[in-house]
Formats: sequence, C-alpha cells, structure tokens
Amino acid sequence: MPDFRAAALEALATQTIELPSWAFGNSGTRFKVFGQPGVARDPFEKLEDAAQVHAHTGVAPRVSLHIPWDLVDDYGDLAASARDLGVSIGAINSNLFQDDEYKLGSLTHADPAVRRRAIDHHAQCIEVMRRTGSTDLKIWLPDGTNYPGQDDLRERQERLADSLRQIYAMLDPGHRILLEYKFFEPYFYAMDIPDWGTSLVHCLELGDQATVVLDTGHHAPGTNIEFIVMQLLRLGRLGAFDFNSRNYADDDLIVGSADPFQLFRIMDEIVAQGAHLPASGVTFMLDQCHNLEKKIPGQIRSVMNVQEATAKALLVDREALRAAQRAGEVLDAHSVLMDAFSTDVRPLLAELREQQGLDADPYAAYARSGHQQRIERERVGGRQAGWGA
Ligand code: RM4
Ligand code: MN
Repeated sequence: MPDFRAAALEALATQTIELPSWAFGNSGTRFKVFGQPGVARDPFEKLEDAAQVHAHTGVAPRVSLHIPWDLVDDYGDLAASARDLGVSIGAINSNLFQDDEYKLGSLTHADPAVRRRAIDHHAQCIEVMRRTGSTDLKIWLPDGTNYPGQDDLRERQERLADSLRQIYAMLDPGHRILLEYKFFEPYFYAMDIPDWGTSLVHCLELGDQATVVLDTGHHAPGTNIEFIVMQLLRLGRLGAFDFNSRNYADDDLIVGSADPFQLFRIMDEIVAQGAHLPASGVTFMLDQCHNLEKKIPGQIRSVMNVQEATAKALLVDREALRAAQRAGEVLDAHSVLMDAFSTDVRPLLAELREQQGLDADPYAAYARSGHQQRIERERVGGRQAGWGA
C-alpha cells in the first residue's frame, strides 16, 4: 500500500489559505451586530490579528482587503506593516453596494455616468494592487433587479460586458480579475451575475486574466458545488474560492461547520485535478463574518477545517478509486471516498505543524498567547465592518 501519509504531508506543507480583513472587524446580521471587545479598529489592526492566525497555523500568509473599508492614506505603509508581521496583501475586493447612486445598478446601470463611477472605483482598486503588490482584483457584482420588467435583462448584460472590458483593459500583466457570482441578494428577482455560467461567459469574453470565484455560500440549496469546481478546473477558469458555510442563505459561517462532507467533496475534486498545489493558481480564501464567536479563533477554526478536508482528500486511494470506477463497482468506489472522509486526520496535521515548529493545536496556542487579552485591554471603540475603518 503506497504511503499516502508522506505524500499528504508534503502537499499540505505547500497549502496556503487567504484571510479576509473584514472577518476581523465587527460584523453581524441585518438584525444585530454584537460588538466585541478588542476588535480591530483599522486595517493595520486587522493585519495584526490576521498575522496571529498565520503565526499559529502556519498556512495563512495573505490577507484580502476590501475597498473602501480598508482605505488608508499610504498603501506602501500598509504593505510594509504586513511584511513586518510576516504576511502579505492578497486580493483587493471592490465595493459596489454601499453607494446611493448604485440603487439601480453599478456596472450595469442604464446611466453611463454611474457606470463610469463604478469603473473608476476599479481603477482605484488596481492602484491599491500596484502599491501593495497584490495581483488579484476581486469583483462581486451586487447588481440585479427586484421585479420582472424592472429593466431589460439583456441590456444589463451588454452594459456589464462593456464595463468589465474597460476594467480588464486597466490590468497590468500578471494581474487577474476574480469574478464572483451569487444567486440572490441584495436583489431577489434577477441578479446580473447569478451563477457560475454567467461569470464564466464574461471571463471567457474578457481573456485569460479573468477567472471565476466560487463562494461556497452563493448557491441555491442542494446545488452540487463540487461539480462546478470540476468544470471550472477543467476549463482552467477557477481562480479562487471564497470559503464559508451556509445552512439557508449567504450565512458566511465557519467553513465546514454546516456540512464538512461537502467541503471534503469539494477538496476531493481539487486534489483529483492537482489544484491544491500552488502552481494551479487557485487561491483558497475565506469569506466569513463572525458575529457570536471570537474572530481570531473563528478564523483559526476555519483554516483548520480547510486543512482537514484537504488532508482527507489527499488520503483518497486514487488507484483503488479508479479501478472500482472502471469495473463499475459502485459501492467499492463510494467506499474508497468514505474511507478517506472517515479518517481522523488530526494526528497527521499535528505532525505537519510540529515539523514546522508550531504547536500541534493552533487553537490552544492562540488561547495561551495572550493576544486576545492584550487587544481586549488596549483596543477601545471597534466598529462594524463597512462603516468607517
Ligand atoms: C459579498 C461577497 C464578497 C464579499 C462581500 C463582503 O456577499 O461574498 O465576496 O466581499 O460580501
Ligand atoms: Mn464572497
């Protein structure tokens, strides 16, 4: 029997997971945001907290920013402070959902002046990329309509295609657009990029520097997400994941909490196509908000959950799987997957961390570090993500 453990350890040592800056600010539901003592008050403090997640897990060296939530005077300073903390800046997320002018659309708006404003915002984001060394411009388009007949669906697609072309033309070589989709919310009749097909069609029109972002919370209940993963990988257009977990809507909960088996099935498709390796260009990001739980340990838990799902996928006996599939042995093939899923990979991950000079239990190591007590003591006045710094 081949030594899957050794190969898994080697692959796991190359995995990285990107953290969202907004996970470290106060955020909640539209009903209530429960403030937390010690929460980061500005982008510099968000980086400090993200660096804690990296320090204890060893696999989270990048932080995505959200503009304008993470506006600072000098992005060179922010990038330098990231470097000092042992992390770097990941994707730059644009924001098209908090401006009165965007009520009827941003990149799809009927008024060219509003579209211009939305396009120019991306010029600003690309400038942030240049100053921080980021290579990814992540666009989640919140545009859509609430009522049949409200606007011409096809015209909205044409306006979108034109706006995206103008944004794409501003990219530097080596930059990517990561184009996200979401089937509902904030509009409820027709979102303008509701699904992976629409996102993919726009990416294909744009060119090689445009890829799809798959946010695991952005599908109708029951959607087979791993199928989408397989197809996008097959076409070379899976740019990134926004990992989170959902029970009913876009819940943004800790990844793998609602359905660890789904996370495993996704990672299985990833590993089957070698997309867990850095050379694949697939970025594994978290897109989560922590309302009840503490934010830094919340992110640590998510990182560990992604690692566990990856480890299990790496333990799948692919030869046995293929043999069973070829022989039409339905239950044998299924059993190969279930055997891997049922394996307790925590000792394997403990070994990985020890190899890297880390505590086997990042969660406990953070609790012991004193960081939480320090920020609760020192930081006063944290605000909701999206409302000021
Ligand atoms: C959106 C989408 C984006 C994220 C924002 C905060 O629903 O998932 O990725 O940047 O929320
Ligand atoms: Mn997302």
